[in-house]
Amino acid sequence: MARFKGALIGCGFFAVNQMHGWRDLADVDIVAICDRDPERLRIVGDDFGVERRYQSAGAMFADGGFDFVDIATTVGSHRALVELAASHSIPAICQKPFAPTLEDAKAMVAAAQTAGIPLMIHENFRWQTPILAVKAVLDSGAIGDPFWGRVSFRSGFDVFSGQPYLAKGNRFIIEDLGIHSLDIARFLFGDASHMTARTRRINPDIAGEDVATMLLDHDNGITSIVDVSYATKLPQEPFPETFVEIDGSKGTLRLGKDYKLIVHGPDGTTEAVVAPNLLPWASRPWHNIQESVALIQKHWIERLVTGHEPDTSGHDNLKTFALVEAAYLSAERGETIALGDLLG
Ligand code: NAD
Ligand code: 89V
Repeated sequence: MARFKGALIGCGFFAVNQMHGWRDLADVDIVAICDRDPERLRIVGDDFGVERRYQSAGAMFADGGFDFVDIATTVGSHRALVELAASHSIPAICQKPFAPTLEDAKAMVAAAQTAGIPLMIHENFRWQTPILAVKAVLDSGAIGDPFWGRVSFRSGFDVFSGQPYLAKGNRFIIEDLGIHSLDIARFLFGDASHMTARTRRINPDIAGEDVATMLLDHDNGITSIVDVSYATKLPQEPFPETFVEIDGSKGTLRLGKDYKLIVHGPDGTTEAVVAPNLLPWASRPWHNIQESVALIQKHWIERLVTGHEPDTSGHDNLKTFALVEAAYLSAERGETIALGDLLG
């Protein structure tokens, strides 16, 4: 019998990956699902053999019988659902973006803390195999102390056909995609103190910005650039690859197209392909993201067992989310934003 019973709210486009990830974990059984859309509920319930199906999260929590909840809805419902989980003392995972505003995100962290439950944000990009490979090189000291970095995601991929809501919000690429890239920058280079950003909207058919260039001052003296674009038409579409460049005191690291990692240091130059695994249920080009879903869910269960805080806990992710807020503020005002002013 599975050691952990879970429930999932939001049976949409991305939740299918999460359901596959849970099915692969021997210790986990998803015993209940919820979606206000009966058709999405039917499809996911039938595909994954889940009997208990709810159109109301309140009714699902009232019936109980699960050890954690995985919230896979879009951002507008995140705060209410995390607070609902906290009111039932049920540990919760919440998809990114954390919340509509930083104030909402802080309230969610406070609710989880008061209830004494773990809260993890499903910030999976730092769990991608190529990003973990970059981190391992940094930690090995092979390029010495990093002083400059770049995290870059530039694509012309049509994300709107799978996720039509992305075309409608006043905020687009920083809130949806840049949030991952900013979290990778924190993961590799540490927390940041200041943010300077510029944004553009190139695609006339969407409401929000689809290009952003961000400059981060990190607490340890590293300067990084995080640049994201969905308006970049390349001869070979790299979606959804993140490219990374790092200069260190002893050498350099470059993660480029097709997951090619080049490390140059005092001992010479090495080239390796750090490609993600293609899980049996995954499909290209999404397999990089899909594998990271499985890895972050495994991490959640490991931390439930040990009782230690997940790496992308609500508390940790406030610092990534504050970078998102700071980037929008900086672009709007044309000023550099101090993160301390937002986080308090
Ligand atoms: P979606 O619109 O396809 O699915 C969301 C589902 O949630 C819908 O079926 C909707 O009916 C349901 N829902 C919304 N509010 C609800 C509520 N209060 N109670 C019950 N059901 C509710 O959206 P999606 O593309 O699957 O995105 C969901 C979330 O996942 C978003 O926050 C998005 O940013 C995130 N996402 C993350 C990644 C990643 O790599 N981490 C990738 C894609 C999407
Ligand atoms: O990861 C995400 O949140 C997705 C995508 C990679 C398509 O931007 O929305």
